[in-house]
Amino acid sequence: MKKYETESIRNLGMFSHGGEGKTSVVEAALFLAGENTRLGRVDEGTSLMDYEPEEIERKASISSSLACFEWNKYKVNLVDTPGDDNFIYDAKLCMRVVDGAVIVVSAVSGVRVQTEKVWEYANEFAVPACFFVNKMDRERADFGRTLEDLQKSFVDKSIVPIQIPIGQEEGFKGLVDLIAMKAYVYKDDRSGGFERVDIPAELASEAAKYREKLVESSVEMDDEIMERYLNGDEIRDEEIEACLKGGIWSRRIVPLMVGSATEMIGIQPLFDNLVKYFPDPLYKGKAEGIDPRSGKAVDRRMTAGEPFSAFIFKTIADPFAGKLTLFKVYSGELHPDSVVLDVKKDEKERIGQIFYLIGKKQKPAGFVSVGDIAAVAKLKEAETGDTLCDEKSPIQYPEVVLSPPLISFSLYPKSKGDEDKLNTSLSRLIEEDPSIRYSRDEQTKEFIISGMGQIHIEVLISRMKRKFGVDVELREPKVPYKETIKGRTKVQGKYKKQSGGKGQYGDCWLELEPLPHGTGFEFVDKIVGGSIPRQYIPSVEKGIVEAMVHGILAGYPVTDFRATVYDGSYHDVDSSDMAFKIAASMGFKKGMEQSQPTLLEPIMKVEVIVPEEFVGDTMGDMNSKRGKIIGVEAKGKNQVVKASVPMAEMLKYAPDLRSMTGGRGTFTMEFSHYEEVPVHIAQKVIEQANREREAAEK
Ligand SMILES: Nc1nc2c(ncn2[C@@H]2O[C@H](COP(=O)(O)OP(=O)(O)O)[C@@H](O)[C@H]2O)c(=O)[nH]1
Ligand SMILES: [Mg+2]
Repeated sequence: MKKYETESIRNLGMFSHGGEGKTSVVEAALFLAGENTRLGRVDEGTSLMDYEPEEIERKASISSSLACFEWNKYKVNLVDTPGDDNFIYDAKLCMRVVDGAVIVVSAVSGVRVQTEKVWEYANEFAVPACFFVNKMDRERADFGRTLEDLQKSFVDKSIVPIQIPIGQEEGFKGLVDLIAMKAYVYKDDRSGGFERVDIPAELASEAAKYREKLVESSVEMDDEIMERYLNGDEIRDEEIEACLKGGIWSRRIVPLMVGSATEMIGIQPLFDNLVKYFPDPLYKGKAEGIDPRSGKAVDRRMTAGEPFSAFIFKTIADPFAGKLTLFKVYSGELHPDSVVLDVKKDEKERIGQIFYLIGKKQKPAGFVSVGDIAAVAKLKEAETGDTLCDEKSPIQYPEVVLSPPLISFSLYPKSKGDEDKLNTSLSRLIEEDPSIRYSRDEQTKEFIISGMGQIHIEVLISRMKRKFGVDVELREPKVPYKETIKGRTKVQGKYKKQSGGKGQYGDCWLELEPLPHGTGFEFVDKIVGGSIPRQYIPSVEKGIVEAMVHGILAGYPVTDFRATVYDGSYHDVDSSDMAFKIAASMGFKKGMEQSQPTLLEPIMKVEVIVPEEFVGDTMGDMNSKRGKIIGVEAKGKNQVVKASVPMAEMLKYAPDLRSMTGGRGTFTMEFSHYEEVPVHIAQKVIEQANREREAAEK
């Protein structure tokens, strides 16, 4: 691809709730830009952006894709992001590196939940934004209602149409450009071709009304022009354009455009305006980071002359080609066959060939300079969120904070070979998807994988099978119950065996008593007068420690008790470590039976963040889940319901909350403490555990 001055690069991204038409808009642009000989379609599996098998199967984006192409002599680096809440973390990572966000909303459905979320991301990273009201051709498309919905939902900025549609639904024919005050009437053949004509008479007064609003909002950006406007002076189109641009760059104005991606209407004007009004990559002048040597905040001037630095916003795992690392250059230049530093890993990485991407298609890039977005293959350690830089001038850019996972599953490899490969393939996939967490539960010995939703995990499993040939089954994670005692008892543990030769003899008296929750296990030695010889005392403790791994109720670990050994007897010849261990373990089991054995369950500290109107339902639901409400407090526009809830009731909370709040609620959850399981529930858990154990022993 030819070289472009940084001023001619535009880093843009498509963002919004799933299904609004983001990918279709990118496909239309690629077709018009001549990068695709036919129009790629999501529904037909021919999209260049949604190329992954999991995307083709679901007819939806699940992972961000990059497309670079030339538009009006500009180089556009366009990222298409997923809008499904399972994958919205990826949109957040992409928002970090773009200089313009195209928020696509359908004229049928209006503002949906993830669109609200990407608006927050744009604010968080201070990215200039615009709206594209898509699907104007669809039945029930309504421009006026959509505009109203947007203006009501996003009150912090001025949303200003710079186009209005000509007709809607089946009658949608094109648009009026409110800056040039011209109509673009499209041919009926989905070619993207249009004629630029005078505004049709029936739209004249509406166009004038919107034009007036556009001018009013624009001149507000400049005091001098504003004053002239108020004096009734003529304001030239160039002045309006300059004001509009200033308003977009300073994020006070969010312009709104219209069209239909699949009908190829409005795509050309959309991108013409994007390259014209949106900033070049250097407009912020500097990038803020941390000097890893001093830990102090530092700025890096965004110029080609500064030492190289770049931020990794995406990694694609490929078992054959190796991994692909996508990055944005914040300063300097990156050349093939050079060595750079991964600051976070403190590892040097060798740079091979550098690529531009259109979906999975790679184009050799030669070297890349400040402001550009590109990819390299086969880095060793580098992961999403890392900074690459000149080793002599290290800088670390801030990582993107992703929300914590909401749902967990346990992974069961389908065969032995799968088990061996599980760890390596999972760590490769987690490089690709930093929102996944993976751990091994010490008690249940299960591999636990956590993500944003069931679909998120299912897609990961499907990728694991496709890319690494590892087949696993997903199950609900086991709840790590524990057992304890509520009463105290004194008990004898005696092991005696005499059959020919050397016998076995161990005998100890134990006292078992409960300890407060969370204390664990205590062993006390109160042997006096040598009733058990000193060297056997550790064996007594060991016997209990080994036995308490599986409690007598349902085989769960026993905790929160004290065992005191206070008496016993021995045999000069037959006593041994082994004999005392067995004696203590027998004593412990018998003693546990006598001292009100009780089942404990993990209790989670849960915080649910929901809009006001869902607080009642959320609290009711918590109650039905045996939860205790700790409090409710305001957080911005939302309310936080704090509660402690048994883990067993929270395993499927993510989908429950989603359906209860239409996706508007989120939550965090962490382990808090163990509590006694109510008797009627304990009975079921014990029966179930014993059934499983019997089945496993067969
Ligand atoms: N009628 C109509 N359908 C559209 C338009 N844009 C996209 N679609 C359809 O809407 C669905 C979702 O589109 P897609 O581009 O995958 O949306 P994304 O999830 O935002 O990327 C697909 O079935 C598209 O064919 C449009 O302008 N008009
Ligand atoms: Mg998509």
